[in-house]
Amino acid sequence: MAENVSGPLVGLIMGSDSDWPTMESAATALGEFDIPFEVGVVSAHRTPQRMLDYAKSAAGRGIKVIIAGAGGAAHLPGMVASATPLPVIGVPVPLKHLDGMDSLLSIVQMPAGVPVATVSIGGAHNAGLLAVRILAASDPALRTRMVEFQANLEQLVLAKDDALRT
Ligand code: RP5
Repeated sequence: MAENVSGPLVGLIMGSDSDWPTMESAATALGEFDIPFEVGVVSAHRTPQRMLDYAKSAAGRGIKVIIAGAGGAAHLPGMVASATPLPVIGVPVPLKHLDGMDSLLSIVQMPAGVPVATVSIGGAHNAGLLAVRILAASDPALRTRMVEFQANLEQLVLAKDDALRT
């Protein structure tokens, strides 16, 4: 269990509600580890002041990690990272044009000094797991759960290998 259970530890934000089908698996991953999180739509282009308010207030509200997903001209993760000292994980959301390459490149190619940990196109589940690992670095019980998760993952692969061979 994460150390602070009184409020959300992870901020899961996205540029539009249309990003939710992609971002939902981040929520699933956080839920699997009982991490309290909040979800919201925060657009870098359509609600710039809300984005700045969110980024600047997150740490003070007890948030430890921000996961930010956006598609197309995906400036949300980088802009949020510019206005918070918290670790920001960027999720490139694939839209119908360019297969998400535009989202990926606009999130991953950050200027020196403003890091965003970018996962793969559509990689929201891994974003959730990465947030868990960041929290687990200072939470031994959560780290134990991550070790168990990894062991289960290994067993799943070995079981599939067995099934193929029989
Ligand atoms: C981005 O524009 C959002 O993150 C979304 O991926 C994309 C399209 O948004 P909608 O037009 O579907 O609201 O800011």
